Amino acid sequence: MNTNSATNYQHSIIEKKWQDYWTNKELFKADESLNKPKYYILEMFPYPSGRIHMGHLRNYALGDVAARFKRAEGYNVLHPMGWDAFGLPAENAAIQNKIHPATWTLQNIQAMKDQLKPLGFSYDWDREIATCFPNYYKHEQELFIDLYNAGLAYQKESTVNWDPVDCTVLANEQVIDGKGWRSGAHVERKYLKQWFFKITAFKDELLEDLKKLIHWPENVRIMQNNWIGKSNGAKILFSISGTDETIEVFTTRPDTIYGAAFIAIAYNHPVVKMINPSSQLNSFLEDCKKSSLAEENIEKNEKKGFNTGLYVLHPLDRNVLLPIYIANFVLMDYATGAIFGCPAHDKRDFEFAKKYSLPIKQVVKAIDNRQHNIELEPYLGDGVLINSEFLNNLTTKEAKEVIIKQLEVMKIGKEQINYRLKDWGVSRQRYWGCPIPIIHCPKCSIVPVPKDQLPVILPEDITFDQQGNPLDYHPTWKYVKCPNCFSDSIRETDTFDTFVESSWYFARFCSPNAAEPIDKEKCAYWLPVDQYIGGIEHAVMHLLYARFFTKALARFNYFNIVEPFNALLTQGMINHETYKDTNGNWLYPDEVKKYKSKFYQISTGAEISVGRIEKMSKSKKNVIDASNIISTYGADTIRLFLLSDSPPDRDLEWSDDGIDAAYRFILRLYNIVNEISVTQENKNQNINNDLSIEKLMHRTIYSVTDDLKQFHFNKAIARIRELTNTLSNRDISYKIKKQTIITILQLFNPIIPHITEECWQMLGFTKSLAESAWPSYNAKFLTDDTITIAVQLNGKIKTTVDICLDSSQSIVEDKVRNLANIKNIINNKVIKKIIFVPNKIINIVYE
Ligand code: ANZ
Ligand code: ZN
Repeated sequence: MNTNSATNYQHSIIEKKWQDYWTNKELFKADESLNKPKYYILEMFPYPSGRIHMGHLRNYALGDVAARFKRAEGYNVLHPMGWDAFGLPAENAAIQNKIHPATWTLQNIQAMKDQLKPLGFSYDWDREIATCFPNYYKHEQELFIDLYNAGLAYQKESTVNWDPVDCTVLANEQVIDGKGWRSGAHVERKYLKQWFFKITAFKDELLEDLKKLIHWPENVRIMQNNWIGKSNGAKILFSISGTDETIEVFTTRPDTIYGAAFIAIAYNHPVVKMINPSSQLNSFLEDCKKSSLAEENIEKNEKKGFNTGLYVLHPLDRNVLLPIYIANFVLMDYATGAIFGCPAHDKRDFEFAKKYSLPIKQVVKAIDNRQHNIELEPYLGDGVLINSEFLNNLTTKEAKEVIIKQLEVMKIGKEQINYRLKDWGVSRQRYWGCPIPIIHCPKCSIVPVPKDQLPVILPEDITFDQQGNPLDYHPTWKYVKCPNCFSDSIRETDTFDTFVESSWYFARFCSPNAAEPIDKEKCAYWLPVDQYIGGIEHAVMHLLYARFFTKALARFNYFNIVEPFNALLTQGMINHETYKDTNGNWLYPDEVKKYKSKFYQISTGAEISVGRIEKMSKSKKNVIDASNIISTYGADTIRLFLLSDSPPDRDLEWSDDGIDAAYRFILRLYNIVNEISVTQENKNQNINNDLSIEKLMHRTIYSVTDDLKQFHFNKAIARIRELTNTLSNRDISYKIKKQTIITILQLFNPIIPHITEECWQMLGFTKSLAESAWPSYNAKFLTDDTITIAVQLNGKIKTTVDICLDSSQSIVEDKVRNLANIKNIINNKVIKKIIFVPNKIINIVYE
């Protein structure tokens, strides 16, 4: 579209002018010296991939509205920005393009900053952090040593998800459908020595404190709750027939013990060693090893078992022998790595029993005695016990208590609470990460690097010409003397999972240059973060790890908060239509032209097919280039578009028409102000509508203020636009018109900051909007609304009555009882009840 209109709204000049103004006056610099209430607003900092995408812009636009609004409201606002700068893509780029990961990362940071700056986000750039710099990761190493000394970080051998393409360990959360989240390679299981953070030491607090997070979305709290996965149950010991060995199982359904048909153990359970070796056994174990550890895959995969030939004795009936299977759905690192299978009451066990012809014995029936065909489907609900000796006729709940007591008496079982949450494995066999500050000494074993020798700096002279971790095959870096005994020792060559950096950056923003990792005083002022904004994809990992760090660091008195993020907003996706050419290749939106509701490929003229509206993604090419849009339309137009159409937590559909509409609106606003600023007051104007417009203006201030507080930005915009529309009404005085436009500019400023500043200046103000207070409303304009409601007697409308909006039942009742024509009728009747629908009807029912 042609953006050069006659009004000469030149967004590039205006926007640059105001950005320079704000920067020169340092209006967004945060400090602690002010005697104002604080407001810390944070958007999840980006990974420096090199390109800002629309999702970033939506995220930062949301945060910027809040930051500017709170400043105007009189808060001391902290609104920082930084870079989550370690991670795999930098290494992949290094391998593919022969560029050093540091160079690649720093170039990307610069490129993204250049793309961000024209958007006019009100960041305090003095606090910028890039986590790949030693002045950041030095402090992370120090925090790690604190955690290590407190027993909250440790090394142990464990099975890991191994990505054979990226040659690294993946967290369970990074395995999707059995494949590495970045490489897409089939993930394998491997046994490795790994560093862990003891997040499980805080499991109860992490669970309990979710209840305090009332300003977090419910779904995020549920996901964390499930992730921690607390289950109440029992441990039961089964003796292996003909031996002195036992198998301990964990069960949440000890009440179903009489329905046990088999025992299943993990492929790496110690009992596997007791089985006679065979090639079938070996190939089964190999199979298990290859399948991933992620739980969702275990649910999906076909359930397979290997009959070991061993048996256990049923703990309550020594005449019953249960076969022991190795099963691919039993995990060694969940609970005890062994289960008893109860096919009648568990889906997986049912599938398993059908496959291996094991008995299916029902031991629980529905409370209402509803018949259930146990051969067709397991019964999963609670109920009453049957076929279970001394447990018969007890409810599920009672039976659980009774059986646990019995097992305790027999000393073969006890009550047990189990958690799904595991300790957080943070070792990565990669170069571009924070070095784990540990030295392995042959005499002293594990020795943390003394704090005064930090940081352990990543060597710059590395190559990527071999498989594996460049730190491992670097010629000198890992060879050091032990700080204790000076023996020849080896440095730890694993680096941290990048989620470690993002677990505490919010605290570093409070004092990004402090000599210590965390400045207690500054944190005491700024933390917790008042509002955090980011994607739902971080519901579990990042948000849980940051909560853990907060709780762990509070133990060292780094700060006195229990939760890092007071309120959380998870923004929706940005979606766009997808396009495919006649050969089925994806096309970018700017390769496509729409004509009379059909779509054509510009280069060939061929008609093409339009696919689903999906989340913008590079792979499907349904992306809009942020830089192009900014240079064509300017920051304000994009901001207005991104904030107008949908509530922040919902998906937003990109539309060119929407962008055009936003642009036209800004142009109109600019024209209105242009006109007003040159018009002289006209004394003869008809001012019939002044009162109603003044009323609407105050109501708009009131409602928009409330909308912004609640992040209902789309509603706020709709209201301000409605108020703007009244200005085309001719029957208002110059005075009210000017007052209204002043209000509009103030209310709109957090959303479209540049054009509002420009218009503000055109109206003759010398102090910028960024330095001005939020408008206030006069309450007298809010309360005088009346509404007409129906008055019914025994359900029939008799009359109507005017009441104040939102009046309570008692007020309306009083008024209605005193209406002459109603009073006469109901005078000596017995009133049975009064039905009242606020703002609609009142119905008096009598005998
Ligand atoms: C017997 C039983 C009978 C079970 C029944 C369920 C239903 P949550 O709630 O997830 O904790 N289980 C225990 N350890 C396991 C492991 N390492 N790998 C795979 N499955 C395991 O579920 C606990 C239930 O999951 C346990 O209760 C056990 O099966 C299984 F009618 O024991 B149940
Ligand atoms: Zn030593």
